[in-house]
Amino acid sequence: MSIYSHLKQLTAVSCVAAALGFSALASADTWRYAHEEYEGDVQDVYAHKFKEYIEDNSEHSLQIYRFGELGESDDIMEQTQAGILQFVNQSPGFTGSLIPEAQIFFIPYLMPTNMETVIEFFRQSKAVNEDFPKLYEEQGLELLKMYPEGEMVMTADEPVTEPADLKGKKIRVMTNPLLSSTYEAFGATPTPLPWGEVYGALQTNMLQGQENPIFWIESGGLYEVSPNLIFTHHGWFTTASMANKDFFDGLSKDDQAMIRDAADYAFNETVKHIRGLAEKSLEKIQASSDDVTVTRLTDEQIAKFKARAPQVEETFYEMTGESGKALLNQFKKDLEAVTN
Ligand code: 6CS
Repeated sequence: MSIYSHLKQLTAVSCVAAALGFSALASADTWRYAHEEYEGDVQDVYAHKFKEYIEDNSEHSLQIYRFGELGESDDIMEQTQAGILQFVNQSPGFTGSLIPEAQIFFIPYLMPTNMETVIEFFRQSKAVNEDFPKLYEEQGLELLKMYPEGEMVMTADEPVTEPADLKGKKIRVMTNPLLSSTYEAFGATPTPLPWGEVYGALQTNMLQGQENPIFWIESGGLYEVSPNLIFTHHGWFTTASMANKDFFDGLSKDDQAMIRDAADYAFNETVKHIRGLAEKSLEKIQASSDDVTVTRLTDEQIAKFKARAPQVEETFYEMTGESGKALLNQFKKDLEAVTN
């Protein structure tokens, strides 16, 4: 058949499609993607880079919903599992209640402190890139990427230098049991809460502290109500982007590959964004408040917190059994591979 007659046939098909009320671009879908943060925050940067790639490389488009537009983190996860959303970015801090092994990121002092090492770990880790996808799959989710947002920094109503200083302080944690164990081990009274309730609870002194990466302490204005920043170096805020698995499985192989490429692109762009972000955010915080104090724990002070880590690792084993043990072994091997 000549190209001309082929084109004519295609036009005829389009006319029939139009007559039946289908768009000639029937395969151009608008997908919905929700995340947990505000405009310009790390998850928002990732989401917009993901969108940019999809829209530049396919007929599809992406509608992004930020924190609060569709509810809390647990709400957007439920909507994704129900197929109302096609994509969601949810942090292990919340997913830990659904997938206990995701709590691995809350074993204190497991992750290195150097950002480049951490990034390399996320790129290369078998535990992250091969083992976790299987665990997410069991919950009807296609894991696309896990990525770091920034090092965790504690904030409190007064400076803290040792576990004894946390006695009697209610410290807000994300809603996973292992993070509560970490703060219990650190000597505090852990208080799990969804994000939306944190600022108000700190303001009214229902809480005396919390932990988050510096960019979030700045963008969420947490330093206004919890002005003493403590660099404990105990872990990284990690997050994850994923798709509803039935939706993903129903896509063409080309679209699936395009989405994986979009996730790679978004990861690389997000990594560029987080380099230097903590330093810039701290400068902004210090420029806007005279009440802020910064305590950087010495190695000796860190040792006192670190000494509490093994009991949290034990709790992780109790919560996850054989599966958690195998994952943690692999995780440690992967860490060794990038730190040596
Ligand atoms: O602390 C929280 O709940 C929030 N922190 C960050 C950095 N991102 C989203 C999350 O909900």
